[in-house]
Amino acid sequence: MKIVVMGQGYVGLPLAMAAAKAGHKVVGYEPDKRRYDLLNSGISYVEDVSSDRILRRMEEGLYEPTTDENKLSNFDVAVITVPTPLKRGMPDLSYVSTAVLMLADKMKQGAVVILESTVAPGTTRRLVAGMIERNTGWLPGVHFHVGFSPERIDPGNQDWTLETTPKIVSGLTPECAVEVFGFYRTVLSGNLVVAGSLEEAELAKVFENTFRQVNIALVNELQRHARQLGVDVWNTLDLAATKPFGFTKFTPGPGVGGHCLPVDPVYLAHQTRTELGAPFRLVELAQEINDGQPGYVVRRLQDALNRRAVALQGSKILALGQAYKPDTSDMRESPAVEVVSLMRDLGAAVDTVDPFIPPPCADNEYTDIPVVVGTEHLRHLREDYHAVVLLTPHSAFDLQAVADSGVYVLDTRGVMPDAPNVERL
Ligand code: SAJ
Repeated sequence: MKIVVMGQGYVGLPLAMAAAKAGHKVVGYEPDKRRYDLLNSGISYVEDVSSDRILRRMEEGLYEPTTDENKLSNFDVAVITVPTPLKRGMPDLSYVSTAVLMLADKMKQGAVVILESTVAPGTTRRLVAGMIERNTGWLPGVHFHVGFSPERIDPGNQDWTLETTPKIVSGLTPECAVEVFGFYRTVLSGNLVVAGSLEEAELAKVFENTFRQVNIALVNELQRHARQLGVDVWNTLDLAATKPFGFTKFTPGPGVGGHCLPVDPVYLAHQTRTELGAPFRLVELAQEINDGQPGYVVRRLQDALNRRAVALQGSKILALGQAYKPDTSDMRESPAVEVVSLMRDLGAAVDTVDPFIPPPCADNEYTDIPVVVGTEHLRHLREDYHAVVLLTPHSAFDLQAVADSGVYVLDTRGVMPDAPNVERL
């Protein structure tokens, strides 16, 4: 079939590759000129897609990146994989509506439009089906089909990939669900789970990440109280994690970054407030606790320096890691970045090292040549810095060498080797 994938990011590009591999003719719409130029010369900027895969599919005539919306006409299936970020703390659906309008203008009767971006329940019905109906006069479920299938891409995860992760699929009507299921069946080998409605699928996805956000806030608050009680929270969590059922381990940290966790729960909390006039209290509280972590980390560092009669003002600090999670170059909403800027606001001289992000830290570019932090460089840490704060434990960091240097280390991830100069959050 002719497939259109709207947005060629970490969700859209892998899906486009999988659809092309299944033998469909795929048009990957990418409005960002820089990204389009890379794709057009067969260069991947997505960690899970190799450049030669793009080249091969293009040579087979099964994949064509484009910025030209005229290339979108007469598709059989279109999948929308555009961002649904926050703008001033509120859901921003402008990328979705732009994509829907573009498709409505080009689609033929019988076409299937599937949204994969994370949205609050009811959005697909209102924004995708409703907007196409208004622009074409066609009846959703009759003249065209609408579906929702949440993305579960975890960049860099080798165990759970697009092919192996179970995928929820849903349709506006049973006939739509059949069409959506039929499409993914030709593309994915993993198991497909048919939801009873668009809204159940939308809510399931938002809840998956809300579950994480709330549990991370729980251990972040636990950590603060455990420390005051003089109990090691890291050992406590290891003990609790020996329970083989009914427990999922989360660990404290410098905050919650990424494009999922800080965002998805806000879609839910915003909806209950605006549509029901009721706050989703656990989500709002979790947000508040997690957002407070960077400031907490800086206060812990100030206490540590104070014990050494060193003011943060004028001190020399080394921050290890700026990405929001290990072994990726992604800095979106990264708490590590916030910790550094808070320390700089207080007058500390902070050097940052991140093997995935060449200085000055490029904004979310993936560089496939990580610069390993040389062990000899780490040996002089004690002379060069008053403290080191470990924010993102990239595997390239030689943490033993950092501990052996004798410099004071605040380990916000509980991953450093034990040493008298190492303190865990
Ligand atoms: N974090 C903690 N403590 C934890 C777990 C995470 O502080 O116990 C922090 C991380 O440092 C990071 C943020 O939370 O800053 C998010 O971490 P994450 O492990 O949730 O990773 P993400 O943001 O890449 O989440 C993605 C999500 N995938 C999708 O939305 C498709 C999430 O649903 C996955 O469960 C998660 O990957 C995963 O398991 O890796």
